Order: sequence, then C-alpha cells, then structure tokens
Amino acid sequence: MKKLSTLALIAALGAWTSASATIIQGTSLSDQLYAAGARNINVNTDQALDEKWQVTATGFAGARLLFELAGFANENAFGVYDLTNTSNRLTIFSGPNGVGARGLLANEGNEFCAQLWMGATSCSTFGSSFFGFFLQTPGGTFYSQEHLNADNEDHMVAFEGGEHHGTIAGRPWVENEFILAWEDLFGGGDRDFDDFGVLVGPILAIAEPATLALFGLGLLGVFYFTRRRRVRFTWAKN
Ligand SMILES: [Ca+2]
Ligand SMILES: [Ca+2]
Ligand SMILES: [Ca+2]
Ligand SMILES: [Ca+2]
Repeated sequence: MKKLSTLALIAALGAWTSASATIIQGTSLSDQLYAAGARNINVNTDQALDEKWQVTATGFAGARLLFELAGFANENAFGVYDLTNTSNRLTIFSGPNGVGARGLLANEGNEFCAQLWMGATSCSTFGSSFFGFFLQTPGGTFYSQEHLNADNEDHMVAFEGGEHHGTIAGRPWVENEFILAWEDLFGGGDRDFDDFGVLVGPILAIAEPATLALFGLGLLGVFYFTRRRRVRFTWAKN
C-alpha cells in the first residue's frame, strides 16, 4: 500500500508535467528530427524544460543549424538574451545562415560571447550567468520564456539527447545537448515547430522556482503519506 500511494503521487506529478507540454501539429517536426539523425523522440511527450539556460562548466557550447522550413528562412535570426534585459542579446545565426551553419557560445560568469564558425566574435555582459534563447522574425521576436512573447504563445520546444538517441552530424547525440525547435509565426501560425531547428550543447536547463516549489510539494506529499501510513501501521501492531 505504501508503495502504491507513492507511485500514484509520482504518476500524478508526471501527468501534470506532461499536461503542460506544447502541442505540435503534423509530422514534419518528427520527420526533421529523424532526418537530422535524432532517434526515439516523441515530439509531444519528450519535451524538456526549456525556458532558462546556462552553459555547463566547460564554458563553451556549440550550435548547429539543423533545419528551417519557413517562408522567413532568410530573415530569422537566433541567439541568446539576458534574462534581466531582453534587449541585451547576442546573435549566433542571422537570416542568411542556413542548414549546416555552425556557431559557438562561450561564457565566464556573466560575460557571454557568440561567434559564427570562423566569423567575428561579439560579447556582452549579462545580468546573471543564465540566459534565454530568442528567435527574431519579421513578425516579432520570440523568447524561450513563454510569458515574454507578445502573443502569449509558446514558440520553442526542446529535446535532449542521451543513450539511444541517434547520431547527429557524425557524433552521438548525448545528454546536455538539446535540439531547440521553433514556431516563427505570431499567434502560433501552423504550430509545426519546424521553422527553425538548432542543436545546442553542452547546456543545462534551469528549473523555474514555481516548478521546483511544486515538485517540492509533491515530495512533501509523498513524505507525509508514507509517514502517516507508517505511524498507523505501528499502532495497528501494538
Ligand atoms: Ca536562415
Ligand atoms: Ca517552450
Ligand atoms: Ca510554423
Ligand atoms: Ca514550417
């Protein structure tokens, strides 16, 4: 019984987590991931935390443009922004960059630098060592933090690599490497999320305080119920 109630709570937490996933329309994103070499990803149920990020201890992350099936393919620009000031940004890929383009993001503390492969480096000081991703389109700029989007729509979903997740550009797609898939139309458009796809890593997603609090509450609940049962069980024995 104790095990059952714990499992039920964990299942409930899991259901809540997947309920917050963004719905992807059509099979194009799945097809694009597969064509890039990604394996064993369900685009609707395997979405990772994706709002706030940091570079891992290595201080460097690579970026590779995987797909951009969009009318704005020659105009959309992608990069990172300061969580404390969204106009403080560094562009990694600009509109003319296409599939196969590579870039680099480096950071030391609050200092961030971005570079297109073999291109010029641009640097900026952010308000923290964390950052978000943006996609700048002719219809507006969209942010990995959904609440910052003027249309209140989620415009980016993320998928993390790992064991049995395939090979991208000749290298295994490993943990801490994320494919970020964007919807580039204001209002949500066709919600195919194949408009801009980029592999970035190694990076880490940062949990929202609210998510952490809820997860904490869930754990407290498990603790409370298992404790109550244990107490009752002891009384019964006496
Ligand atoms: Ca482009
Ligand atoms: Ca998202
Ligand atoms: Ca679209
Ligand atoms: Ca599209």
